[in-house]
Amino acid sequence: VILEEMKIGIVCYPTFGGSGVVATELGKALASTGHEIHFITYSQPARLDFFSENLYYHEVAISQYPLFDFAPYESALASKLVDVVRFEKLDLLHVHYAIPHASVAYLAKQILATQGINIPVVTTLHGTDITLVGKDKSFNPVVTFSINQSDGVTAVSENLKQQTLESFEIKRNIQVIPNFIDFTRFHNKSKEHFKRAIAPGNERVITHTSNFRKVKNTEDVVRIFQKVNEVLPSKLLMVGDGPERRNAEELARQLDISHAVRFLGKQDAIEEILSVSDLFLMPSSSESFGLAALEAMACHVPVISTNTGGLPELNRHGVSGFLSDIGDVEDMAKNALYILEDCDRLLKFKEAAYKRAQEFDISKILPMYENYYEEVIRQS
Ligand code: GMT
Repeated sequence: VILEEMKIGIVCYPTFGGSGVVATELGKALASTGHEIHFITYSQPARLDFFSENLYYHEVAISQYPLFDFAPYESALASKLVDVVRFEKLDLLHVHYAIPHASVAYLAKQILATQGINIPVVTTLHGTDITLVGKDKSFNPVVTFSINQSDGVTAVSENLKQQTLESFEIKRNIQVIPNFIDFTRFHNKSKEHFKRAIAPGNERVITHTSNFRKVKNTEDVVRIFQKVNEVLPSKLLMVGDGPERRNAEELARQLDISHAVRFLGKQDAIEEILSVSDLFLMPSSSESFGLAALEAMACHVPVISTNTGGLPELNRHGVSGFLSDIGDVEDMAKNALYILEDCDRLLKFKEAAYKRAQEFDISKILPMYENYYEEVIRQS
C-alpha cells in the first residue's frame, strides 16, 4: 500500500515531558517521510529548534486582560485550530494528552463543521492525563466525553488502555501504539573522557532521569543506590529537575553518600550521559510507558524498574533488567547488584537491553500511526 502524504496538525505540551517529546519526535519523523506537519502550541516545542521544509509551527498567543484570573488558553487554542485547519487545509488533527487538548479539538471540530469542513481528530493518551489528572472528579466528565467524541484514540501501552477503560465510560475502541525511539540520536557513543571524569576509579555508573515529581520516587533511587554502593563502589547521576529534587539531595546528605551522587539538573544531551551509564533506575509508582527507560535501553543500559503500569510491556524481567514491587528498595538493590557485580553478566544485560529497545525502533512504530491516520480519515 502506498501511503498518501497527509497534512497533519499536532497539538501538544511543548515541554521536556514525555508526551511533548513523543509528539515532537513523531511530527519530525512524519515530516521526514514527506508529510506536512503543523505544530500548534503556546511555545516552540523543546526539540523543534531547526528548519525543515515540511515542519510548521503556529504559536497560540493569549491576550492578557486584567479581568482574567486564568488566561483562557482553551479558547485561544480552539480559535487557532479553526484558523490553521481552514487555512492550511489540514487532513487530520492529532492531539497529545487528553486535558485540555481533546476537548479543545472537539470544539474546533464543531466550529469547522458549521463552515462545511470535516476535520478528523485523533487523541493520544499518555498516562498522567488518565492515571493522575483525568481521574480527578473535576475533569472526569470532560475527559470521558472528549475521548468518546474523538474519531480515533490511541494509548501508549496496553496497560494504559485498560486503565482508561476501567476509569471512564468509554464507548469506542482504543488502539495501542507504543512509544518509540530514534536510534540515530539514542545510541551508545564513545565518551571515555566523560566516563573517566565521572568515575575516575572505574566505578559503576548508575543513572536516573526524570522530572522529579512524587510519582518518580526519587528518594527510592537514592536508597537503592546507597545499598548498591555499600557493596560495590559506584556513582549516581541524577538528571532533571523538579519538586522532589531537594528531598533527594537531603537524603543523600543524611545517608552520607553525597560524594558519590551528582545532581546534574536538566540536560539536553541525555544520550551522552546514558552512554557512560551501566544501569538505569526507574522506581516510579506510576508509569504508563516509561520513555526514559527506553532511551536508556537504546544506549545499551539495563533497567531496574517497578512493575507498575506499562513497564512490564517494556522492561523484560531477567533480560533487559528486572522489575520489583513499588517501594521494594531491597529487591531493586539486590537486582542491581546482580547485574553490576559480574562484568560478563553486565555485558549480557546491556546487549539484551539494546535488543529489546530495537522492538520500539521508530521505523517500526511510525507506520502504525500512518495506517491509523488513514483508517480514521477513511472512516470519518
Ligand atoms: O512521566 C511524566 O511525569 C511525564 C509524563 C507526561 O505526561 O508527559 O509522561 C507520561 O507520558 C510518557 C510518554 O508517553 C510516558 O513514557 C510516561 O510513562 C508517562 N508518565 C506517567 O505515566 C507517570
